[in-house]
Amino acid sequence: MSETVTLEALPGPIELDLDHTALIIIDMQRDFLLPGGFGEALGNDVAQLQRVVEPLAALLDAARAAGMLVIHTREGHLPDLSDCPPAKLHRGAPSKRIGDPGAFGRILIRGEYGHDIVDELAPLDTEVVIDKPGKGAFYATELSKVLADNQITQLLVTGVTTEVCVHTTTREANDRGFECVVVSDCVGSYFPGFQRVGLEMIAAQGGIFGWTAPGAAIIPLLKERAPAEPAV
Ligand code: TIU
Repeated sequence: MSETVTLEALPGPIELDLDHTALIIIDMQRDFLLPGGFGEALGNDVAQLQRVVEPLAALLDAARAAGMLVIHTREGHLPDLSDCPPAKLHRGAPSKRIGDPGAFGRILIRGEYGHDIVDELAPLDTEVVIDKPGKGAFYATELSKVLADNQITQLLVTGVTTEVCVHTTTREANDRGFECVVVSDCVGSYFPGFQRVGLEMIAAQGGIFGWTAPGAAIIPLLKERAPAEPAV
């Protein structure tokens, strides 16, 4: 049994086993975050999501330094849209649907510039990138296998948006037996009300499907674990 560290979280402290914890970064894609992109074209305030980039970059740095498994996800579809159910494809305003031309290429299509992750959080070659057709990261992906292969039991969940893909993935993970800490300043919603209530919903009822904690509570625990810088 590996050693655990205590994270102060809501609804109460959680013992984290950092040897069996992964950082998952949900859908920090240009289509959702950049001005002029799909998210903004739908009338959303992308500044609400951009606030997440800086604290998440700090958490990502600390996770990398601690040697933690890092998993990035991207929501999107094959160019022929064969993996996009009609119920999803026909949603939203005409000309702003999945597969339509957008400011950064075809909207939410794999291989397009807008589908990829923002530069500040670009995955390293050694990190896992999961392409997912749904809101949840487990549906129709290899995520379960990646987590099993790496003996992961706990997840630090980050990314966008809080009430959609972060919630769906956290609920999926909770049902599969993972303990999830949703990092409160490293998740974002276009809607401030959804951000607040979305976080409250996770930790309510004694942590009905997870815990919440800010990055500032997690980073020091990761730094304690990181190998010391060699003396010069
Ligand atoms: N990643 C994710 O949350 N996808 C969405 O579609 N989110 C919205 O809030 N629309």
